[in-house]
Amino acid sequence: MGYARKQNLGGKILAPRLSEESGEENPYMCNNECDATTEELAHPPELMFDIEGRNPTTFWQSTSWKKYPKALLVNITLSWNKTIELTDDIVLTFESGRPEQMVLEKSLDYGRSWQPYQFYATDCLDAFTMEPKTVRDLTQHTLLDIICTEDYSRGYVWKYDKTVRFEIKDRFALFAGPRLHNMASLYGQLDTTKNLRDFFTITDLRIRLLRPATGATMVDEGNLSRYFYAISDIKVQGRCKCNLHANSCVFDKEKLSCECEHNTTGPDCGRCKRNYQGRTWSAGSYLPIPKGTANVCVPNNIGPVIRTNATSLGVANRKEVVLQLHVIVLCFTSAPPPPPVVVVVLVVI
Ligand SMILES: [Ca+2]
Repeated sequence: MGYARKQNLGGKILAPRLSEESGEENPYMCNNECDATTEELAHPPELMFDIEGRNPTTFWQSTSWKKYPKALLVNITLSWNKTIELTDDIVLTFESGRPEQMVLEKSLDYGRSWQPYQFYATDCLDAFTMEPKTVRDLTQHTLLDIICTEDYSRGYVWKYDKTVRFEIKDRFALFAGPRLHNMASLYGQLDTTKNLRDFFTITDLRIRLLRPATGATMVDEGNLSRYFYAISDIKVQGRCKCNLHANSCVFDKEKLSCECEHNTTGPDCGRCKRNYQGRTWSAGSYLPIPKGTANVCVPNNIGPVIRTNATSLGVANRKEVVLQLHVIVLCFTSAPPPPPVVVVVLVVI
């Protein structure tokens, strides 16, 4: 499952599950013998999102690098058709060696435009003309910087670390402390800083695989079928963005949608209902901590007493807000959310 059932904004980091037979190459790894029509030899994209637990793991596998020295470029696009706020690390588990070059990209507008999230390379300078950095180099002031990291690419490692991460929790920790004990500080920052909020918000993700693991300085041109990408699992944990106006998010009519409260409506509860436009819509707020503010939409005909009423409504609803903030971390209460729509494209150049 590519999407978290449980929202876990303040919980512990889930360790990636490593294959138990991690000393061995997966016997189902194709070497020129993949066949989409035979179950045992087919490695479709869905196998990056199935429920794991079997051994050997199931995985998607790309075509091999037969056209070397032309680049082997593959794009994997994940679309939720809903604005999502990330709450934990994005974790890709490779069944092949981890790629020597890749870019993780995000979209906030349903795939119309894309921005890089993080660059990954064995040699950042060579691949992207960027100085190598790690998330540990970031500070509160540079948190929004897009970095190139060599943490997840070095070496041809079948055996041990198969994961590539985008570190959400480490970024949260810059505000909330190393054990995320001061989430109030993070909430406060998220509330007042749109750029920071947007940084953790996505509608789509795109993984651009640019160069497979080779494990050597020279590519073995006589054996190009050994170079490919294979991914067994992609984990993206988040919650629906509902602007703090919903306790839950449901999958209905092939779509994730917020169950809007506070007289709000829209896919993200981003506007007031028709007859509740007595004051301008506002997102709910974590502030003042710990109770927050509901910012309820009020009826049209309240007239000149709007401010008084609005304030008293906010106070009257604080209890609800507390509940909301508590419950929102378990956003999906009804049915488990579906995996994203996945499109894998071999880029022809
Ligand atoms: Ca799998």
